[in-house]
Amino acid sequence: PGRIRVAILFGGRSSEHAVSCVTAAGVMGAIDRTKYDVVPIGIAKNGQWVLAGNEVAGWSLSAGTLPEVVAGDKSVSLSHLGGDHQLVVSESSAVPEELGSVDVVFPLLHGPWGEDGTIQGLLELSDTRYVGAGVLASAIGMDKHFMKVVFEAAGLAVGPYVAVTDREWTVSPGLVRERVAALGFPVFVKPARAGSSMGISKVDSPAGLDAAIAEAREHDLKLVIEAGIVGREIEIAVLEGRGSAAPRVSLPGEIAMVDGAHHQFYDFEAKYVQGDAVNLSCPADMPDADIARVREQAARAFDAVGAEGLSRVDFFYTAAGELIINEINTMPGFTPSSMYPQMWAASGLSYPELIDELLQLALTRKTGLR
Ligand code: G1L
Repeated sequence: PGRIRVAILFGGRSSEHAVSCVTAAGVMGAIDRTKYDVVPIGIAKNGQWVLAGNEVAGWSLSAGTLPEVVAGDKSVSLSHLGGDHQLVVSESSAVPEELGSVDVVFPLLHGPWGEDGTIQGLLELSDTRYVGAGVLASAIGMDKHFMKVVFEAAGLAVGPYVAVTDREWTVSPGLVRERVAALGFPVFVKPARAGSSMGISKVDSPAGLDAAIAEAREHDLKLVIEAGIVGREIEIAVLEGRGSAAPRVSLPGEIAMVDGAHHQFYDFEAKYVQGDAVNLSCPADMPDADIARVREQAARAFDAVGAEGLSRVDFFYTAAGELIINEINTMPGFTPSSMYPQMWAASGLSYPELIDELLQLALTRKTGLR
């Protein structure tokens, strides 16, 4: 049997284009080439799909200029030809040039048109296997409002919040301000669906609320406004079980700001630009009973949203020992130094092993209606 063909999809139209490119570089550098044949497919910022080359391997975020997929004269399209999973490279005016079939896709895309279930839907329609969560879990993982609704239904503790739709803010802003004031300050104002930490601000008093709402609405017209929670930030890496086994959970990790970092909270810049502004300690220093509780809750969150493949689950851990779930990320940061791979490394699973495991889960998944 020949090697398994893996298409890696990266770039895309979201604000995390460069992060996605660097993630693709990490995966391409670690994937077992004796087992897998890689077809790198970049999505340019204008939405065009192009075949990428060896330049991807050298991409990093610290090299000064941000990596970017550049649009070209040949487009790649994924089509469902005669029941096979055929990738076709087509030149706009010429006869399409066939690239052959791929066995599985690694969708390294974030935000609208990527993480929200839309790419997954395209892959479902073209009968193509892919790594990670399906349509519904990806969409829930992208929506901070529905995520909380699902967590509450699963008996997980979520912090106090209000969801604000476009209509509510447009028709009755006064009522929205009252509901927010009832949470107490500070609050965090967030677009309900946006990549990374874009458009999020911390508001310390009613005076700053309208500006924060306007800012968040630049990213999504639906918002989630959360009461500030004082607690340690604990994260867990969850990996789907093989066959019918339960999800596997890593040891908990703790995010701690490095002294001198001036970030108010763990924002986009802290995550990606100042790569050293945060520190991960894994396992987090917690009593064994609380480690067991947070791991059980992470697995429960994974199942609650119907996740597949992988997810990172983030909690607040208060001084009283309370665990409050903050969010599930079905497409966590996935460079070799990101939290998710680092937590697995601390739990005994290396980055290349993790990539292999995710591909095997995708290749052996029972298909049909999810
Ligand atoms: F395919 C997986 F494994 F499900 C997957 C997909 C996407 C894992 C991690 C990610 N993450 C990203 O694509 C990103 C955080 C780099 C977004 Cl740009």
